[in-house]
Formats: sequence, structure tokens, C-alpha cells
Amino acid sequence: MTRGALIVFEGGDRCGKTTQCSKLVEYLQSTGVDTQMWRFPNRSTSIGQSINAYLSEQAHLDDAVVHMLFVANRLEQRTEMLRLLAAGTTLVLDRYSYSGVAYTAAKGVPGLTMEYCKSLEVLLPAADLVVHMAMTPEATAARGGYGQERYEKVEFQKKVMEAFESLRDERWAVIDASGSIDDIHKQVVAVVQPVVERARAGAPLGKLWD
Ligand code: FDM
Repeated sequence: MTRGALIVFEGGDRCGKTTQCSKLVEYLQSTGVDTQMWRFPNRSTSIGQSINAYLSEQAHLDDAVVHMLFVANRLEQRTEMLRLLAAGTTLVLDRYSYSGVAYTAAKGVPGLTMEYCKSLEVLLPAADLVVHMAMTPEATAARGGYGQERYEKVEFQKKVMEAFESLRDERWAVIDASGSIDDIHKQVVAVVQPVVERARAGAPLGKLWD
């Protein structure tokens, strides 16, 4: 049995990740790759509903607590994620632990360091590929709907962007998110295809931050 690939899209708010995730899933399915799209936070669970209340500013939560809720919201999907990957399903994730670390670390709260945030995620699998949709916070702020949620503020998004940059390693592909939807999609397909092939050929799934 060959395994599925874990493909993650990351980037600032309103950079077009969700559109590209959907297009990628449609493309992979059309080429016969069993694929599912997931998003984090998963707002449908009870933990996810608390996160949603926080993000939409209906609830206030301590920064350390909300960080743990985001982590728990991934851990509650861990078994199913591992089961699907092992069964050969490729997962395309709209955000994952990299957002968890970048957004919390960007707050600059004493003690909530990148190292601390990373340490809470070690039970989760690492992405085979992180597609970083990079765009300046000023450009995303000009997009429709910006500013509706808690973190959609240009100064904060700049810090998030810096945090993402410091997390990049050889598993990351950086794509200019300011181009056209179709151009970006072509670039995404070009970086994803070899990763899906490698997973299919038996490349082992990594652990986060190893
Ligand atoms: N976010 C997302 C975090 O702060 N931590 C996390 O672990 C994750 C997965 O929640 F502002 C933030 C990032 C973003 C918000 O927005 C979720 P979208 O629009 O649902 O991606």
C-alpha cells in the first residue's frame, strides 16, 4: 500500500490559500489521486467553536489558552489524519501547525516562544510540502472582506510573515500570491506533483520539527 502526501498551504490572511487548495484538490482528483481538503482551525468541533468565538471577537481567551486550543484542534484530528495518509489518501490542508507557531509567536507574549509552541506539536506528522503563499500584508489588506477577524491587522500580519520566513526549510516552496489564480495554480501543481510521487513511492512521513 502506498501512502498519501501531506500538502499544507500557509500564508497570511486573505492571500488566496483556500482558492488554491480547492483548485489543487480538484486537479489531483481529476488525475486519479485520492485527495481530501481539510482546514485548520476545524471550526466544526466543540474546540473549533471556541476558537471561532475567539477569532470573531465574541470571546476573549488568554493567549496561552487559545494557543493550546489550536493545538488540540489539530490533535483531535491526528488519528484520522494518520489513518487516511496510510490508506493512500493525499491531504491538502488549508493551514496547519506552521500557522499555529507563526501566529502565536508573532504576538510576542513572554514565554510563548517559537520553541515552546513547536514543542506542543511533536505528536503530529510533518508536511511533505508547505506551499507558502507569500504576499505583502498591505496587498492582502486591500482585498475584500479584510479586517473582519481578530488577526487581520497589517502590523500583526507583518510579524506573522517574518515568523513564517524563519520557519522555512527545504520542504517549503514559496509562491508569489499576488499573481493570477491560474498562474499560481500552475506553479502549485509543478511543486506538488513530485511530492505526491515521492509519497507514493514510499518516502517516509516525517514528524514535526525533526
Ligand atoms: N490561526 C490558525 C492561528 O492563530 N493558529 C493556528 O494554529 C491556526 C491553524 O486563525 F488568522 C489563525 C490564522 C488565521 C485564523 O483563519 C484562521 P482562516 O481564515 O480560517 O484561515
